Amino acid sequence: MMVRAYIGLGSNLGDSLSTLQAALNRLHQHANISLHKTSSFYRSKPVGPQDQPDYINAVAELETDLSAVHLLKVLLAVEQDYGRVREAGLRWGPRTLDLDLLLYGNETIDLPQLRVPHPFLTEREFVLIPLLEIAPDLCLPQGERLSDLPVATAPHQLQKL
Ligand code: ROI
Repeated sequence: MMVRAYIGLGSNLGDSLSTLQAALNRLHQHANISLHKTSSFYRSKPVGPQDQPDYINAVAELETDLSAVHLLKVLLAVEQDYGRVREAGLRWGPRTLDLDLLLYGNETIDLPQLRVPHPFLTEREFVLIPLLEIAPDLCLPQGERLSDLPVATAPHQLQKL
């Protein structure tokens, strides 16, 4: 069974644009993943600690027959390949590549290593704005339309590249 999933991509170290493009290529080449749509790339100010470079963010829609947990493992492996070091104690710091599983079909998942929908999905314009670009009618598993969320309707700070 194929499931439609959405992932968020972010980077603020190194050549961020090339890194995001390479990560998308890697996912595209995966035998169990077909990449359907990718948003534009957006530049945004860091949310959280401000003493780090601006981010480049994007969102992608894919179809996969992998389980959510297996898909997460693939995302973590791609992060590793692009030099991401998840440092203990350093939360919300700069990163060469961050891949988040945002939505997986209509599922709600609450595991220690994986929460879907992504807990900050509804609050972060660097996720919501690119997501609405490629899926304007998207709804959360509970039925709420993303385009009705306050962040989606407020003026935003993202710069489309
Ligand atoms: N801020 C922006 N603009 N983009 C991100 O991808 C991002 N990722 C994060 C934190 C540090 C919360 N801030 C971010 O993990």
